[in-house]
Amino acid sequence: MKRRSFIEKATLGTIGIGAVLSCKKNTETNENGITSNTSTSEIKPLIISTWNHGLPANEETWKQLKQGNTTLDAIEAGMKIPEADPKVRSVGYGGYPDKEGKVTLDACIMDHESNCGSVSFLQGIKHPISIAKRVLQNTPHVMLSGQGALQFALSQGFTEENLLTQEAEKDWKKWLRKSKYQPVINMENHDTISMLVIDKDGNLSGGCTTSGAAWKMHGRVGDSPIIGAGLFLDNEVGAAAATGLGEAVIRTAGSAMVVELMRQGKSPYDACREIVERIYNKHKNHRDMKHLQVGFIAVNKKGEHAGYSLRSGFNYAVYDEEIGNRMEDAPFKMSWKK
Ligand code: SD4
Repeated sequence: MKRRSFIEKATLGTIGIGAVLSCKKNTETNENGITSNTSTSEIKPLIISTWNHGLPANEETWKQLKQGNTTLDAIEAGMKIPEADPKVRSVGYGGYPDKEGKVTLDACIMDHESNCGSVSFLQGIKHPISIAKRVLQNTPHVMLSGQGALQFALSQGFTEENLLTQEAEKDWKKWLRKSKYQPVINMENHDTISMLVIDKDGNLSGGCTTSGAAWKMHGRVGDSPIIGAGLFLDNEVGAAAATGLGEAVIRTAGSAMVVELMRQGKSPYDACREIVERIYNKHKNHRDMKHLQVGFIAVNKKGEHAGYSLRSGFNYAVYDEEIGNRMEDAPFKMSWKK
């Protein structure tokens, strides 16, 4: 990418697009003819989600919010769409399996009061986001894992099913022929969905759901179900979420750090960029560097939003009242060739 267009993109990212709280001036005249001006804040809902499958997810979440459903229900409904789509190879049903051919899923959800629910290493349940939501609502805990998460899902009325589609199995068998373990996060495998929402009351919530890195070791858990890594929000400040190689995001407490930088006054763009730079600096001599991709999305309380990634190709879906649902390309540090 030429320097000039990069700067243009970077500037766009800085601006963030679309304020949630805009001031509306009201002029009122009382019975004595005295005119007064008052300002009221208008809250504008906003949804941002990683990658192209963020579009249908945003669409559903927006619809649910408009229907007056709770924000958590709306996030769950939106994220269930890529989870159920067999063509999305990094989320839910149809997601690529681990090196043993097992589809294992991670998800989390968080609300404006810092209530969190999370599941990791969950197998056989098509909608891990729904189980994460129930962990939040129906247990005293934040995270359930593996067999315990499955037991809980069954106790909540969910049913076990085979999530390995024929297509995903075919690709796994092809990979097995080479049989060389290498976690792959690249242009073909980058589909974790992370969603951040500002609702009609100006409150922040978010969620993540993924089948994680393809061909990972059995039992591997990524950043997506870890509050502070794959997702973090503080309703007084802002929200952030990650995509990419979870190990790198966990090592740097990525999403929590993005939120903390926003607390210190950084814009969502500057906060995302600083943490990507930090991840780069910590990994430039690391074995993961060759395949390393990480990206963040962030939104602050004013409704400014941004995305930023280490390498090219990251985009995110944005839904607001003014423009509707669309994709925005995230600025990045470097291209894949480097
Ligand atoms: C993980 N962060 O499990 C996830 C994978 C991902 O885009 O985001 N891919 O490491």
